[in-house]
Amino acid sequence: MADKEAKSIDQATIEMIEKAAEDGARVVFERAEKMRPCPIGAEGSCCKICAMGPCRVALPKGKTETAEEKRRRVGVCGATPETIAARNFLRMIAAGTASHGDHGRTMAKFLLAVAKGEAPGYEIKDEQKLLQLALDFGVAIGERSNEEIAIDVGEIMLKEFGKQDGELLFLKRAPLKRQELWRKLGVAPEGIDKEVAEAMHRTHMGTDQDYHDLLHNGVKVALADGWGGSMIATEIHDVLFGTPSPVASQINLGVLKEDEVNIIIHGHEPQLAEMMAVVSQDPEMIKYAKSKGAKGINLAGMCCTANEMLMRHGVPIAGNFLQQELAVVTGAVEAMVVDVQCIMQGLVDTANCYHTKVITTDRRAKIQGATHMEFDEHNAAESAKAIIKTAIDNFVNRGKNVRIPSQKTDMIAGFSHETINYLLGGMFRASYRPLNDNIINGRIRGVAGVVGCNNPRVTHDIQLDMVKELIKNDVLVLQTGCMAMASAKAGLMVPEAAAKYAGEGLASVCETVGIPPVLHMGACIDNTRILMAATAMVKDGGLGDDLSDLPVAGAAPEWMSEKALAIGQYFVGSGVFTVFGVTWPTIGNEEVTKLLFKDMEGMYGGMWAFEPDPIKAAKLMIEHIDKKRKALGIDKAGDRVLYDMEMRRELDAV
Ligand code: XCC
Repeated sequence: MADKEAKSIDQATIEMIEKAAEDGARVVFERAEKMRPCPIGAEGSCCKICAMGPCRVALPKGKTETAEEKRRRVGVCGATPETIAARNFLRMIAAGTASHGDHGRTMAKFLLAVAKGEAPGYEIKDEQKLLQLALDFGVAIGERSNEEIAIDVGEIMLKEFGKQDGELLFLKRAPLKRQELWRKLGVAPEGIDKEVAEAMHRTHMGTDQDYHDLLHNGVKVALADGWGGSMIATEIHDVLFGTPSPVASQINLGVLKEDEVNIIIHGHEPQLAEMMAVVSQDPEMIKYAKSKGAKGINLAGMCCTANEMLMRHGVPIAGNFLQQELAVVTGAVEAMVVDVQCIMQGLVDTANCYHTKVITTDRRAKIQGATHMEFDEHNAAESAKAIIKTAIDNFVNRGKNVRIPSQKTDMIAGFSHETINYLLGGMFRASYRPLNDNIINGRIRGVAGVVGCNNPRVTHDIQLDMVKELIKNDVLVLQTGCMAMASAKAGLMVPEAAAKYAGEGLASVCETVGIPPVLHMGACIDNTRILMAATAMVKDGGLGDDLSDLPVAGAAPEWMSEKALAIGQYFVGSGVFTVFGVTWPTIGNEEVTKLLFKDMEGMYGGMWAFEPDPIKAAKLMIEHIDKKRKALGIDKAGDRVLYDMEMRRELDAV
């Protein structure tokens, strides 16, 4: 087990933290030590939504209060600690949903541009997926071209953002029972942007002041992410760039190359990165790099752009969220090319100690001190070339202070929902049946999604303990985002890991199918692939008739972003037990926390939990999985007796 006081369990990370200190470069690990979290804000007890405050309504630790004291522990407007905690929570979910939604909207517009021939260099790569979407939306196929169909599909998707009436179309993908529950509870979302705007309105001073109502609205907004904005983004990525299938690559800072121009692509929306992958292999560009003394151009990814490029092209990953500045500290990165989300402003300060150019490329995300080279999708190849050329020109400025850690690990990624379906059932019988059967017969105990970020408030990559505990107990683990990278770095994403780390039952299934015990399903928006996989399990039968019946659980053990909270809430609202680590944003308020951790189960079949110890959190997940197995009557699968007709008759006679 990892040393809980350590900054990271990853050697490459530790080595670069030390180098940063030697070089006088500041990185996130050092800043986290200096900046202690505000205890009142951390527990959700600070309200700063109007200028009568900010009001702090925390109950000091260990202090009890009388009913009268509690009545007086309110904000200037009279807002109770419950309203304040719930409002803060809802605003975080709304921000996360807005981020994924804005990404999805950008993709819908991009699909339209490609289909109309306004974005040369891009094309529709997955016709099957496009046609499936057309069927989902009732778009005519007939003799029409892919482009004509894509225009209709793109317009329908774009409308999902501003729709004022009617449910989001992808809700129909969920099991029927779940859809009915959402309608009954009044949380079936309508327009994605409308839900975000309404949440901001509800949380404005003097509006919604009932914490139950605020938290239910949190579910509604989050569902507009999972079954809306994120799902749209994933689907369009697949249509335009291809649905991922298994691909081999490598991960960690050791993928950087001493003798090549190193360019890191970092952020979330993959359209520029896709073009950079093409242009970086252009003989003209390679020749130019050689003219500057480099042997070639090495493209590597960071954060979710890394996951996108890995899943479809096998582009190596330099590291996860907390390693972004450390890549610069190697002294070997010519350009850090960023777009939106999870880009630390501190990158620019770190880069000032080396020769690295931080290049912002998106109109929505500029950073003071960075070089802004806006990406123009209508002229994508030229944009990508200009950026790569800037990086190549910077190669000559690389100093002598270069140290690339040796660590890099082999991995297999590319497990989309469709790929799992195919791997399990074969091309002609693609199905989740074998997975369901192996869950029913007990070889696989259940399925866990372990997703989310890194957070310097806990040991970097410590979630590995959770993943190892789960697979040791025969739980198949699905991963996305920065958590997937932690497991990949530790060698869990190769088929051989099954024999080494998994329990006997899970290992036997992995060996038969030829998959690792931990499957990389993509970027954070691709958590929707996990929703689809879980839905397919329900539809295949034998494991209940709703997502909340499945022996599954979710976790984000090192979360930090508002997006992670939106993701967690849409899993809970879809019926999944979800455990978060690090810290919990309503922990200062008993009532609000009880509603999220306990009462939600009675309403949604899923609920939250907070457990910072990854092994204890894994045990909670396994307990929940066992509870669901018991409810399904498959808890003693090994001893199950299959009754023949005669035995049944005998039973009836008793
Ligand atoms: Fe979190 Fe999403 Fe960012 Fe990584 S990149 S830090 S949100 S896990 Ni998606």
